[in-house]
Amino acid sequence: MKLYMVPLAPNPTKVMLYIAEREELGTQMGIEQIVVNTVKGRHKEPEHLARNPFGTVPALELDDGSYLVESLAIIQYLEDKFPDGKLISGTPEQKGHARDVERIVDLRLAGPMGAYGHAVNSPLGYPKDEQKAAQLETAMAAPLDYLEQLLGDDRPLLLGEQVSIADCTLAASLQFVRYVECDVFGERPRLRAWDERYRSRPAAQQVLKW
Ligand SMILES: N[C@@H](CCC(=O)N[C@@H](CS)C(=O)NCC(=O)O)C(=O)O
Repeated sequence: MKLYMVPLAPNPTKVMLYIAEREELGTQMGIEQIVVNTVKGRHKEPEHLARNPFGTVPALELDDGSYLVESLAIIQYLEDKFPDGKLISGTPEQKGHARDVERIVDLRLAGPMGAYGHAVNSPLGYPKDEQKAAQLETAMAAPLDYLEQLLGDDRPLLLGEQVSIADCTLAASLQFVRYVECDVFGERPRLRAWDERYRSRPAAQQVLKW
């Protein structure tokens, strides 16, 4: 299998963290990772559009030559493909909560975080937009407060002792925020501590470049 990706971009990074966490837990997936140079626009060229007509990364090429182009679907496929030592495991309730928190992070935080980074200090050179940044800060407050509260019982990771896909999704988005030298945590010390703790994990050290 081949994963077409680019470091820094949150959706590929989420999958890369997932693979690295699984490998740390003993599952060698043997997935070759191939960079698509999005800065040079390679993701919009015919070679990549043949893999993914939407021109985005990640894209996972399966052994039968077909592609998966949605990051969460890629993770769920890899859970099915390598069922020993899954990250989404436990009781139906535990699995439900793990999926729920991942969706909250992805759907309520990841988009605003990316847009916030561009409004404040865009690496693509977009103009600064203070009004938009303020609106995004407001939008991010509820999901950030939710996560801060979730960590209120001193759990080390978002779902407890075991790493989850929610940790991977959140860490992937925070890397971009760090790259553009923003801080979205505010007065949320547990979330800030979670970030440091997660980044000290071997999988994170291997994948995160910023
Ligand atoms: N829903 C897709 C979104 C993929 C996506 O938007 N990827 C971004 C990088 S994080 C991308 O390729 N952006 C380039 C573009 O949209 O032109 C997923 O979860 O994989």
